[in-house]
Amino acid sequence: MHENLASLLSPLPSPASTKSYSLIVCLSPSSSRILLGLKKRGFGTGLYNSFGGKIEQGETPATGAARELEEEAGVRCPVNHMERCRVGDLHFTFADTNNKMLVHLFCVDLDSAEIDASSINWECDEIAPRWFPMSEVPFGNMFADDSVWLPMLLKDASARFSGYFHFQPGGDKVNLVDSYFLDLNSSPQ
Ligand code: 8OG
Repeated sequence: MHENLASLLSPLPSPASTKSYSLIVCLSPSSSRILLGLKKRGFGTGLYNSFGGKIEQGETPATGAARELEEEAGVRCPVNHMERCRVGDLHFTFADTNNKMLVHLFCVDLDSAEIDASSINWECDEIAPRWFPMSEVPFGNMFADDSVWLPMLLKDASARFSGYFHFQPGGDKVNLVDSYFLDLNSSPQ
């Protein structure tokens, strides 16, 4: 085949797109537990994760986080309180796509008087909430990056950081981090 024709037929690299998400770590310091959700569908099915999802158009990270937390876990957190629970951000890149994910990370204290965790939604069709003792977090059944940053929050919920994780190729079937960097001096944007 003529060289020019071959280059025309070869797929163009797709433009990089960054999607924004929220992720809300839910702790109960009084009982030394963390509330995690077993993903029942979509990206990460079968893994435990904190709660969150895509930030919709017109939402701020905190309004998106408050909405997702209520939808997925039945936990109500006022937006102005959520804003104060900002921990930092996680940046995910992938070896085999140009997609980038920016995850706005929050950490809420479910014992706090400002949060209503009295009606946890145990029957959510997207994610099934479950308590774990902080000493028994199922890291082997979670996204690989959690093993890096979540222990910091379990030890000190006031930790602030940015994390950069580059995942190995294989799409959403592969949950292996190729390389990462944690910036412990950054404060939430
Ligand atoms: O709407 P959807 O369920 O697809 O949103 C994905 C949620 O999962 C969102 O809260 C961000 C979070 N999430 C990823 N990738 C990773 C990851 O590698 N680690 C952690 N802890 N959370 C992730 O999409």
